[in-house]
Amino acid sequence: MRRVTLTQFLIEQQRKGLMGADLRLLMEVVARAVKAIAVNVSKGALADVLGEAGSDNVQGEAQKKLDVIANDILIQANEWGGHLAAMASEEVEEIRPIPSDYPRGGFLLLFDPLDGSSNIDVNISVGTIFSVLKCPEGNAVPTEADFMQPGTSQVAAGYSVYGPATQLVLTVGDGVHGFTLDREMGSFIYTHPNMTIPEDTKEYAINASNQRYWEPPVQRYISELQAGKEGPRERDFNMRWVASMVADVHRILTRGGVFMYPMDSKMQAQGGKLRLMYEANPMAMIVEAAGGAATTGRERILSIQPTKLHQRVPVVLGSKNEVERVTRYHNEG
Ligand code: P6P
Repeated sequence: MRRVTLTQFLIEQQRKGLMGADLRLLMEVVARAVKAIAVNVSKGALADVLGEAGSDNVQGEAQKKLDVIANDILIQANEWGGHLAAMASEEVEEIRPIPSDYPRGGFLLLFDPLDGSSNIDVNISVGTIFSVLKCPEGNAVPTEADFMQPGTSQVAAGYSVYGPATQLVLTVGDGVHGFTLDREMGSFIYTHPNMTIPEDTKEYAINASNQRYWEPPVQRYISELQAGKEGPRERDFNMRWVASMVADVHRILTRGGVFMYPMDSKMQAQGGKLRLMYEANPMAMIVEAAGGAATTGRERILSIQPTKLHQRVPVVLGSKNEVERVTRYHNEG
């Protein structure tokens, strides 16, 4: 079968009028940065890239060396190209307007440069998550307020998984498309056209050690799954938890499932565990474009009007019928 590269795929998307040249170029730059991150991640113990960086990020989490490396790669790759007005990263408190010595473009890029980084030192899959918004007109210098757009405003979203293979998954709203890195050629090859999530599933992903902190609707839902065929669901379920959102979501995109990081009483003050702007929103855009659903348990994630760049939300996403059931249980009270 003829191998289609990411470049060719993006040019064809542009020819179909699904994206402009500037967004296509941005996708190419992000893909190149992902390749550079993949090279560093795959070095593991052979290079000085494992372990702690000796600093904390804006979340107060100890940064891994690869968190900092991945963040620097994404910033350096994107600041000179002329397609962005500003960037925002999970690793950095403030937004980063494009320096005045470079041309400014019309997009805002948000990213979690290395999601799941607590798994790096034990060689478990991690990934990069990114979201693209249009920068509102009129501001000479973009501000954080320009980023405060609901997930429905995203023009593109994607993630990479640094696993046995390095894969890139993206959407510009017209379906979800997966690419696998051919390391010999250094090209992403179009291997997973039109990824879709089955509406039903027998697999769920949740950190079950938090069970005592969950709200009643989540307690009910999970206990029904655990009751299996003797319980109200009358069938058995399987559980997976990688503790790397990208890996769990990629499995769900590939074979179905429901991913949950629900509100829990120990996270109430922060609003949840996962970040809205560069984790929940891009993943929700991808999941919905693949025929799945994504809510906080109570409302559609993509409809949330953000108020802070690093705000957190509860997340329930994946196979549509399971997400709707969890959401129904919450709304039944
Ligand atoms: P826990 C990784 O730190 C992350 O942000 C997500 O990638 C992952 O799903 C979650 O946190 C894991 O959380 O509480 O299981 O360590």
